[in-house]
Amino acid sequence: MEREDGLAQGRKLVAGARRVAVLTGAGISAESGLATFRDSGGLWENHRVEDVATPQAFARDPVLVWEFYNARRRAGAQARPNPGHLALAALEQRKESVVIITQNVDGLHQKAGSTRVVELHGNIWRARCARCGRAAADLPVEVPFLSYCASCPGLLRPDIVWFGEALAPRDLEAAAAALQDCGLFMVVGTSAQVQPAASFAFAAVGRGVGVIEVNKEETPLSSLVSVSLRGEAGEVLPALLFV
Ligand code: BV8
Ligand code: ZN
Repeated sequence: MEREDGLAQGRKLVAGARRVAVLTGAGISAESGLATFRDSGGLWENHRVEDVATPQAFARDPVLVWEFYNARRRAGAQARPNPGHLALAALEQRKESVVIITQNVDGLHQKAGSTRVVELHGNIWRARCARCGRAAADLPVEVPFLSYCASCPGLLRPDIVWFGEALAPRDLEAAAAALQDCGLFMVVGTSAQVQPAASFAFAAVGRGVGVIEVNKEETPLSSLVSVSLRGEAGEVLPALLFV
């Protein structure tokens, strides 16, 4: 579909919706300078992310896992919301509700001003005790190796959902409610490979509600959605939402 036609069709869907749900992935933070999962080929320092972002990796080598997260916390500390995050935050002024369901752990949607954000995979700025679950607050950007819980001998771990770990029921429920309630579902910057996050986008297609995808490249969703816009989120979202 021609870009202009796609934008025109997308703008119509946006204009006609009162309640919007948006699934975002690493692609929306790429223009804030944060590497996506795929662009780095799913690698970090020659480790496959799936081999580092797991409870087994943390049990085996907690220092390696904290090196991985400290590297991302260092990068995240420099990152600012980009026009894509800001356009989604500004949309709240014009809609009854905008719920962001994000796979990202960088906190940039909240920094941009979005007030309803479901963090399906946790948040890189939070840590918790691996043993008793107690949250650890005010940690430095680089968490010292090895930090321990204030209440028990447990090690602190990033408050992140790792591969093989279940997502929090309350987040799954919030995402499902937003999916059921919305009149428009948008999918931005995700390769739609990670489950169960991607399932919300496929369920939106199944629900028959309008679905707009914004992505730099084709994904398994592209042929199924109402409108698939190819391009960078920081450029397409403002054109889609505010022109
Ligand atoms: C669970 C925290 C069960 C970590 C993350 C085989 C088949 C299907 C599923 C599985 C399978 N084997 C295992 C599974 C399940 C597994 C899974 O989905 N694996 C995948 C790899 C196949 N899922 C799980 O393990 C989940 N848990 O299933 O538990 C269970 C149930 C009950 C009890 C016990 C257990 C947990 C998944 C959560 C993993 N944690 N994040 C961290 O971030 O450190 S997921 C991780 O991947 C990140 O969140 C990241 O967001 C995500 C990658 O996905 P994307 O966000 O889509 O990023 P990606 O780079 O892939 O794509 C970016 C896209 O943007 C690209 O298309 C690119 O073209 C585009 N783009 C780039 N720049 C831009 C852009 N678009 C627009 N503008 C730009 N500028
Ligand atoms: Zn503890």
